[in-house]
Amino acid sequence: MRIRARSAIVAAGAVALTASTMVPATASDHERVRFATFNASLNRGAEGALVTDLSTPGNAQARTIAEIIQRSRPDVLLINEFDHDPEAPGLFQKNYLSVAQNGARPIEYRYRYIAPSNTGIASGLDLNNDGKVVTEPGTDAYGQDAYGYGMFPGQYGMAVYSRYPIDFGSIRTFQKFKWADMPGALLPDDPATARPGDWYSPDELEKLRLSSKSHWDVPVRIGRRTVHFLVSHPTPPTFDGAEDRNGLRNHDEIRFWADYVRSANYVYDDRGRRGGLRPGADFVIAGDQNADPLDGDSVGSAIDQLLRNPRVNAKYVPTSEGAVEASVLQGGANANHRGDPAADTADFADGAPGNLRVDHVLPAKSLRVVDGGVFWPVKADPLSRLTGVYPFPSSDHRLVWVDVRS
Ligand SMILES: [Ca+2]
Ligand SMILES: [Ca+2]
Ligand SMILES: [Ca+2]
Repeated sequence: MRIRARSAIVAAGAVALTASTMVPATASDHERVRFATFNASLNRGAEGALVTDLSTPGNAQARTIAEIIQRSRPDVLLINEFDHDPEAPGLFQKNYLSVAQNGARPIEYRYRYIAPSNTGIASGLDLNNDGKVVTEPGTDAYGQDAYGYGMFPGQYGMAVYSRYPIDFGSIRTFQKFKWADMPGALLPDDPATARPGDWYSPDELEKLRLSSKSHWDVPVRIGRRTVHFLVSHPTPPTFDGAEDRNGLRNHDEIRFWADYVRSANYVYDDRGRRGGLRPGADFVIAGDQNADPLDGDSVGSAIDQLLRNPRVNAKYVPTSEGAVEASVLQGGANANHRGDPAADTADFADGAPGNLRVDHVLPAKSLRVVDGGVFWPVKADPLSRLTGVYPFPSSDHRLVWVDVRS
């Protein structure tokens, strides 16, 4: 059957995108559905450069990313580090995902979603306390004063692709939720002053947003059920000073979903609607959380807010053999890690922090996990050309997937 095109739905600055000729996936009540997260490094150094790259089918890195997706075949996918542009998701679909890469089967996502990211949006505040308010894009100092780190608006944004219908009208975004509105927020302290919690001034705290990119609740209709795909990309807990403003923000960005799935009533979305997820609702949390349960620079055990959350099914840990092999071959910090290298999802510098488990796909307890994995082939596997070693042909992160049955 063919489905007639629906016109794009535009709401609250977000752009909902649908293609015209693909047949949507349907699901029986107990069908297996594959959810995935992939930090794909589809960010570029200048505004508009990603759209330029995706406007033709010839960009080598985008082709490699597309082949990884085609070989992994997620049904519902978050891509982190995808520069924000309303045109970009459709161009990546048309010129890359819909094109067979090295003999891999094309994959069609009828439903796609992208919305603005706080990265590279000038705050008009001196957020790094270097005495300058930088509002001219294009420099590191600009990125540090932006609502989220980025050289231009939307750099390092994100996009959702789905074979199942997205309930566009019910999407909630939390781009503008203020950090100081989280009860007990871990607001950073300027260690040079006696006053506690004063890295940011009261005026700055009135404006400062929690999310370094955005937090989206994207409801996906699978059979008769709705699964809320809860996506984000918390800031790396590094690139700051003794005040640890990024580490603390990373912790609280993760905490947002931990509270949301427990139906916290303090949260509000960008349309002003209050309250967290309805009790009992199905969800899958996905994203590069920039937090490993045992290694790296997290504040406290930031990711345990999700991994040990009573609503989250975190017992199944996706793994790969390629990560084990890389840990041995690369050595350095990897040799002293406490975490099982099989669960690593990112190939970081081996002096520090080494390879880490930072990309997570975490279903609700109400969903049964039946399989999962990390796309990280061993060197002897011909597909290892897709992941490679630094400088990477695709990304420093690996695609992580989990199959669930309702
Ligand atoms: Ca500054
Ligand atoms: Ca202080
Ligand atoms: Ca490494």
